[in-house]
Amino acid sequence: MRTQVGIIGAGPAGLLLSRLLALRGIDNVVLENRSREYVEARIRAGILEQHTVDTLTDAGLGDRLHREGLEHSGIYLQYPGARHKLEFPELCGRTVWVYGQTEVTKDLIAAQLDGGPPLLFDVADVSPEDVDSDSPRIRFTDADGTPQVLECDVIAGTDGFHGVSRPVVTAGTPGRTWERTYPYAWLGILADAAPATDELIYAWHPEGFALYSMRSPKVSRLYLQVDPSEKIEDWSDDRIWDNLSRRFALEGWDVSTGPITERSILPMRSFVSAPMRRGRLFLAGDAAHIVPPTGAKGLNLAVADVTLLATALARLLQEKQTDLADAYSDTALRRVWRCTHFSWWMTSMLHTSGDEFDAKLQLAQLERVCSSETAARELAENYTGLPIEH
Ligand code: RFL
Ligand code: PHB
Repeated sequence: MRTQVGIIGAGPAGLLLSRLLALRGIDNVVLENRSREYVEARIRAGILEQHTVDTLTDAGLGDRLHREGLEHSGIYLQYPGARHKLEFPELCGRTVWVYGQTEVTKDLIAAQLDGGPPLLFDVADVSPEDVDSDSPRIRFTDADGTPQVLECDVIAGTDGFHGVSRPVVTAGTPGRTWERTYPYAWLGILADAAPATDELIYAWHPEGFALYSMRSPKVSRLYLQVDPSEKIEDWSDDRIWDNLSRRFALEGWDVSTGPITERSILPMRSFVSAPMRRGRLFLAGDAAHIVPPTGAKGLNLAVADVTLLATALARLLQEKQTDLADAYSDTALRRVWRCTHFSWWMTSMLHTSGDEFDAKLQLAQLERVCSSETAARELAENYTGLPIEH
């Protein structure tokens, strides 16, 4: 088998890259080690920045997004005694959209299987080779158990945090990684309950952070800060709803409850690996960086990376110019670090540690964001997403 770009991983980064390259006339093949059902069912991100919506729309993937997605003009910040709305259009002229990552993934897979580049599920033993040469290859075993070789001009490592691509890059470049693990985790639930709020609520509470999000007018997505050692089996429905109702408490208002259809505990981590390239192997999305979800940035960063990468690869493969490919890692990492800072800042402002001095600092910061237009604008610009630099 031969193609121009071999793409490892069919998450949002790999699937969108495939689409953007195909629209520019560049052949590619996507290899995914899980099944289609598994990839389509993974519950993850929910918030799309304006540039992500624009990129998906321009790529012909906006129909269902515009029909079923919910445009949101702000968020609430809550702390005891206050629930304050930040109005994004007034602060920065942009909005965000609630549209689940599962839905983005389904739209991308449907478009791909409808005459798009090959997308192979259930492959195994994926291994990028000879990435320092101009003709790298990917060895893998296909779904029938037959060993295969995919000869490529370029390989894109979009295989997420636990993939095989990043170790190949770090083994052959004088780069480095940075990592911070946080002393808390999120317990996330999906519930068949109409959201009791028009906008997402980010709530600081002495017992820990809580986030009220949603997936549709009938489905709520809620998160609670918990200790990373907590076991999901120890969280009954009643315990979850009691905690949510205490942390979001506001006079005359209640969380709306309903059957819980999914629950899990997620660790929180910041991680950056640089450079995002070795020879003809380019990393994008979670393969190169992870942010804690408090800033709603992970999926959006993956989209920003592949937007840059598609342009750089088109220039490399069609015009034989290496400038954008050579600049890719540095250009992408500037946005990665901005989002890493914003995600760390939101996380640090909202999660409680039990330390009373820290709590006072957090409340002082929250009051500042809720009373100063300058401070609120800084949050709004970052949350809705800064423009993609080329
Ligand atoms: P993905 O989605 O992990 O996809 C990688 C794909 O590669 C496959 N793979 C392999 N395939 C072949 N061979 C191998 N050896 C392979 N190893 C792995 C995997 O099966 C998978 O299909 O990475 P990608 O595409 O870079 O996308 C990144 C996003 O998924 C991630 O950043 C976001 O979900 C993060 N995130 C959020 N981001 C936002 O922008 N807004 C949010 O509101 C938001 N909320 C969240 C989140 C992540 C969460 N979790 C579960 C960590 C909320 C949560 C709870
Ligand atoms: C979500 O809806 O899953 C979500 C929303 C905002 C975040 C993180 C997750 O900051």
